[in-house]
Amino acid sequence: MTVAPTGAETAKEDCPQLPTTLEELVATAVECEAAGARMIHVHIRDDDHAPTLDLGRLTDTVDALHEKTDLIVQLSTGGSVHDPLDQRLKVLDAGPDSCSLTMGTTNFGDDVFSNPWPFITELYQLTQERGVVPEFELFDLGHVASLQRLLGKYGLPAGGKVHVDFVMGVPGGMPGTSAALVAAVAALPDEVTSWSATGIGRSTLPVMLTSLAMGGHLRVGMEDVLTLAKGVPVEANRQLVERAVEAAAVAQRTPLSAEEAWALLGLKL
Ligand code: KMH
Ligand code: ZN
Repeated sequence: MTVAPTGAETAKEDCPQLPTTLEELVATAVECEAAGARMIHVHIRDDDHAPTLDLGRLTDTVDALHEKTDLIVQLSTGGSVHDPLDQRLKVLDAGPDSCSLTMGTTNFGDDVFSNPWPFITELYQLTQERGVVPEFELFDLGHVASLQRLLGKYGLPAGGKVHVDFVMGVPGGMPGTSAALVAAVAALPDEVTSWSATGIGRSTLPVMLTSLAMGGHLRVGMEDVLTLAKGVPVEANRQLVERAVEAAAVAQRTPLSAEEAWALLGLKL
């Protein structure tokens, strides 16, 4: 299970419990690992709690998470919708185990999350050179087709495994429904070795339950949802991990060990 604790979209002033400082992020990571998370998808903030891709801060964050946890550290190369492409490529210089790699441009609410093909191919080749394992983020069915094209042209990722994450229910992307997830999984290229799914906002539970039923992995966290139920705010990312572990137990799915999770991505703990 992956935890995505912060994201780039929610303001600290609207959600003071969002982990935006390094101390808060590390404390969240430790709690979420104890609850069953095995990977952390990281967006960081500056001193004003605004999204940043500052390389020094990213490096410090990777180092701190490695020091305090056995989580696979995945840095976001998506950043915020305002981040320039060249800065998003430089994220790899911070030395993460994994990075997100979104397979196409998508409308993102009122904004545009830009991922032109030349950016995708440059970032992908950089991950191959650096030995960073990409997690392919698929916001739409067309992104699945683009992944097939990418793998056909440039071969397998570092580590030899192909892990994808469906991010569903973004206004502008595929809907967060069981039907959409079934269709997207059916379209995956044969090279894919594992997949997870997350649903934004109110699509969180349908996507989580469908993924569990289909044998998929999960991503949870305050990047994707800020309420446990209508009117009930998430107070800590740990609650979302714990809820997912409980749902998984009902489905007779047990969280992976750290060793299993690292091996799943072709990484060594
Ligand atoms: N913040 C979104 C614009 C990623 O992390 O790679 C992009 C995003 C995806 O969250
Ligand atoms: Zn993200």
